Amino acid sequence: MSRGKISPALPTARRVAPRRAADPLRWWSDARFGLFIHWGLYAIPAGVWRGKRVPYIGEWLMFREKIPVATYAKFVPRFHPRHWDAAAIVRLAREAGQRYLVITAKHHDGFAMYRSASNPYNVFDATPWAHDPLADLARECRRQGVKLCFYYSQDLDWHHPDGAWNTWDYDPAKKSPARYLREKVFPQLTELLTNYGDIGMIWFDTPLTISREHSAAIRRLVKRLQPRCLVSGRIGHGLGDYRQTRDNYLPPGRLRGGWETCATLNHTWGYKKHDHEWKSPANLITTLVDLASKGVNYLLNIGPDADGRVPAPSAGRLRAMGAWLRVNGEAIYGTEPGPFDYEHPWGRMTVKDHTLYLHFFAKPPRSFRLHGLHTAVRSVSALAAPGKKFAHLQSLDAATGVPVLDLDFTDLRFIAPVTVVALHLAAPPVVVTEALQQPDGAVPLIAPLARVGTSAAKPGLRIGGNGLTENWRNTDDWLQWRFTLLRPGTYDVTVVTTHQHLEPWSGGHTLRLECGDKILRHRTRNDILIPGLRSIYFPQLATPFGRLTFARAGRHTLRLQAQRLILLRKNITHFSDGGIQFVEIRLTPAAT
Ligand code: FHN
Repeated sequence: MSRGKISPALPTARRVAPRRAADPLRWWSDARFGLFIHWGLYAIPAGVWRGKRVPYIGEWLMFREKIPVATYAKFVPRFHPRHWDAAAIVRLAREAGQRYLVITAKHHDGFAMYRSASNPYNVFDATPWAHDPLADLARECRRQGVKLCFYYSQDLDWHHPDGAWNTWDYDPAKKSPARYLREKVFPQLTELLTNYGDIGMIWFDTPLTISREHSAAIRRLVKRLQPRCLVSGRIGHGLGDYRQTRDNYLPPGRLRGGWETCATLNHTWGYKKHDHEWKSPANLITTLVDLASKGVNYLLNIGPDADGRVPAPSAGRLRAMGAWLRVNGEAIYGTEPGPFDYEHPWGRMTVKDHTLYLHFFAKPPRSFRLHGLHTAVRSVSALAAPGKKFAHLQSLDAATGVPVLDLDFTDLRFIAPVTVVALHLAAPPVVVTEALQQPDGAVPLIAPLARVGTSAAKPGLRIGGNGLTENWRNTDDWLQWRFTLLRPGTYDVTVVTTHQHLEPWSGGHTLRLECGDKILRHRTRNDILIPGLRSIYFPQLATPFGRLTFARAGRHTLRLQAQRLILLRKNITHFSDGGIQFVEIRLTPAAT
């Protein structure tokens, strides 16, 4: 094995922070995988209103159809779920390998799915069922060892006259958010945090109109009643204990701090009888790995029907994930994100102590190579067959000093959809932190690896917590990368941007890319989609930018700047600032 000194010019770092036992987030980040349950009155119409299929997610039916409170309340006497079985649902979570469970105690329709002494619009007092399903779940979660958490819609409430966003029954000018909090939110949160034992988290949602003062008051109440209860990121105003991505969002690279992505198995959260577009087990397992590799928890949803039954396709998919986790769970639970900021083309990485897990999404080549890992490898084995060891060799690339690891996978059996190989290291991994050319020739220049230049008045361009650019609304702003190329040559340049599938495309901006003495300019496009995990909800849009030729190996610099921005008012939404949503620049070897 040839080992030498890494080139001093290459920035390297140990990327795994020591874990603190006293960290209140620890149980949650160790869990990595949770079960979300959206269950309420909306399961009765199941996405159909007056004989018509209503588009969008099922639990929004009341809002979409502007159904008056008195009309919607007619579902209440029909709610009598004969097949509700809390023990079976918690068992399903356990079989799936999910370690926490979040159920909708009250969603935006305002109907409480538990016995609420402070408000009669609840499942125990108002329905013929006269039952408290949250009490069942609390008992079963305790018995089966799953953390119980409650979802609570603290801002949107279409039933209470002062709750946000029902403007068809109530005059917005007369609404008092303070009265809504006093009459409904505070008493109900007090009940939820008093009557069901220890609660892992209150999962607040959709802070669209709430003030900072009110978010802070809600947080204080939770912490006063149960100091160890976590507060989700969507409490508003950055006051959560951790951060949440948008629904179904998969970040392009590793994130910093505690994050969670909640996601659907089909498209809806609340049960819809016509939504049969299910994600495949392979997609779901790969997504779990993808998120864990970026330090993100996966909260995956089921929407029981009005009888309390979990749709069979949901249960089957969750069990398939559990089967994979029973073999590979050590590479997910209690892990840290992979040490590199960017994705690798062959799969993902996670870390636990001195073990670096390589998660392969396809069978790797017999001679597999990894760039940038400086730490010595002691041995290599696959989780599915730990007795067998694979040969390895570490060296330094002669031209650049980049550490190179070669693995011999001649005898590796690939088990779809993801096969995990454990690299047992001499110490926690230390890696080259800058962008590196990969063995397949590609160079990943993602937003979080860039240096940001902004001369705009604040807030200017920055890299958002979710790994994308934010506030790129000024042509003086730029991103710049240093990267190491191992092979000189000619490369195709592609700029990748994204947007949320339900929103207007805020694109057509002209970008200018400068590398050495070469300048490339193009308008961003939305007609070339890159396939992949993110493509369902956050299409990755490719804009070909032409070619760059590099005469030498080593470190290079590339700068991307906006030259003309299309900033339309209609593109600014609750979720988008209308600027460039930049993901990455890809350099790939040009076909000769
Ligand atoms: O509006 C809700 C929606 O109904 C659902 O509860 C999701 C789950 O994350 N949260 C909101 C939209 O982001």
